[in-house]
Amino acid sequence: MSRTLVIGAAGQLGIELVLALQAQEGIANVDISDIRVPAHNEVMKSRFLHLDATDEGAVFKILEEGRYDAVYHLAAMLSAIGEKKPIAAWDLNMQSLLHVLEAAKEGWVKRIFWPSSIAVFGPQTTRKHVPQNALLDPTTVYGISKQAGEYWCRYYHEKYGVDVRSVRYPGLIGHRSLPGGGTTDYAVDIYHAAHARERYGCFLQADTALPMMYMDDAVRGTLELMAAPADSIQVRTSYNLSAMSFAPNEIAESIRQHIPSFEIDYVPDERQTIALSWPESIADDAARADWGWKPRILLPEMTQLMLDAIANQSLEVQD
Ligand code: AKB
Repeated sequence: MSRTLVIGAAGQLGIELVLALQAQEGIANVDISDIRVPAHNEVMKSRFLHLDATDEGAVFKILEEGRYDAVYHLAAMLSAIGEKKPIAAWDLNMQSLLHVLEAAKEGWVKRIFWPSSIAVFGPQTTRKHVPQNALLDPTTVYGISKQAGEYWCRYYHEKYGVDVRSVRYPGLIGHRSLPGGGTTDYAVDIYHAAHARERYGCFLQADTALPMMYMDDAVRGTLELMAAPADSIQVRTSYNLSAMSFAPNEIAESIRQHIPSFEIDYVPDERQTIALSWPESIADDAARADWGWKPRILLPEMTQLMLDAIANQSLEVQD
């Protein structure tokens, strides 16, 4: 029987990964932890362990007692909010990772998943089809912490044999949970506004294209990476992962195929500068070659899925 812990279970990705892991491993085999209680009834069917992931003693206690086969360490402060609290973002993002890596070095964890991000790239990186070994040039504290984290992961793997695996997620778009504090958050918010028949004020410019991924693809890819044989994982920093790339005017147009009256204004704020520092698209050949990654959902289908799911959720809430 395999035992799993998700750290950061209350976040956008945490909620989705917990649901998938519960289905794959069985609810009783998945423990969840966060500094706040996840606002999701199904997720809360797993055993909840309150955890401040920056607290070394608390992380060690949970991991030494739990002896998990897999730990998904997702706790992090994202790009936009990280710029408002740079030292707190660095502390959370780095300390928590080092605590989990140290616990794995002690032999208390068999396999770790830790997410990196397209935020490791920056203005000096090629803008399109960024290769796996492109120049990393982060401009945000979040990106700097992800770059450093990638090298810590490789260090612990090479030096201590820790089996830690990672992908550089693009913006993630799902309907079960809301993102918080990221630069790509608009691509989730826009669907909720469209469903509510509200005019949407987008914080990025119309033509700022970014790499994006539907949540189901991200979760499936993550589980596939974690299930792959250890010797097939050639990249021990973090894998580029790609699905689609679009700008706000393209997602708005795709929504108009379903809601012709949908209107959008462009009111760029400080997140525009972050978005412009990131690439438009990513090449993920290494992930495809090493562990068979392949995205399934592109923009038109995602729009259909998002609008249908949000409509169903709001019906369930009314019932
Ligand atoms: C963010 O916008 O900060 C995140 C990311 C791309 O890592 N969604």
